[in-house]
Amino acid sequence: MGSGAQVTIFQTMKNLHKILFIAVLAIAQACSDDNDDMNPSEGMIEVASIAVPDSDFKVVMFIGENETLEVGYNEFSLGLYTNDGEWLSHSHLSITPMMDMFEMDMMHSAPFESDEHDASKEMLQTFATVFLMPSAMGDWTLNVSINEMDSEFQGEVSLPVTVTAPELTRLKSATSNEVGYFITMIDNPDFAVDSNEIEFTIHKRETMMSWPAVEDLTIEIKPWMDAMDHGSPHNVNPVHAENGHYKGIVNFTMTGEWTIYITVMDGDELILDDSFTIEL
Ligand SMILES: [Cu+2]
Repeated sequence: MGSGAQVTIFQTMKNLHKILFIAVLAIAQACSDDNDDMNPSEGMIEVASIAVPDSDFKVVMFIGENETLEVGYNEFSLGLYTNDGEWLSHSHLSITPMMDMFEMDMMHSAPFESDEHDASKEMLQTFATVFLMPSAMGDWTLNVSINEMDSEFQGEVSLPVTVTAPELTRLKSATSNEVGYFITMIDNPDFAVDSNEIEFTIHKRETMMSWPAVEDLTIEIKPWMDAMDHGSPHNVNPVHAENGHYKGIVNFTMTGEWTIYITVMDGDELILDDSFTIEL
């Protein structure tokens, strides 16, 4: 009885050593993952970068593979790096998009979003901008404010970006009661013959520098296959989720070209009666 218990304790001790050894290995592995092998821009491509004056830093902009910056809603990431390419995770960036329409002697900003930055997450900060026009009509920049916590560096830089017009438009504008509204359908490369989530954003122009989200509008959508003159069942009109994003369901029953007819209402007031085209 006594010796049996001793053996059990002895074996447990042996196993405990094994467990500890494995745990130490796992921690060592996790640490090396966090530091050396960590690539915060994995799966993304660099589209723009610029040196930060009076520093050894540069700001780098990334977008998803197979994406381009286009007129409409664009998500992207920004990171602060040393000129040697070391990512500075203890930095905070904030943006203001700006377009210089030099031929018209006019500057304007655009709707934009920033993530809730959490330095402990070891991720690049994510942003979004609704680019209102292509670069053919003027120069787009992101004005980036930089706060590098470790070196207590603060600075600003203007990052030039190139915005193209997509083949199928993803931005509509409308005016109602002298207020300009900007409605985007967010491109979704995963649209398929199936029930799909579909997302729109709505912002308004308060001033040339202020483009807030509009959260209290009513959207109705109707997908229609013009070539065959039929629609589809089981669609759900988008409703407001957050930050001017409206989410609904669109059901594509076959491949081909679909027209998404959309109306946007402010109470009884019609703001937009238009359509987007999706090629499936
Ligand atoms: Cu412009």
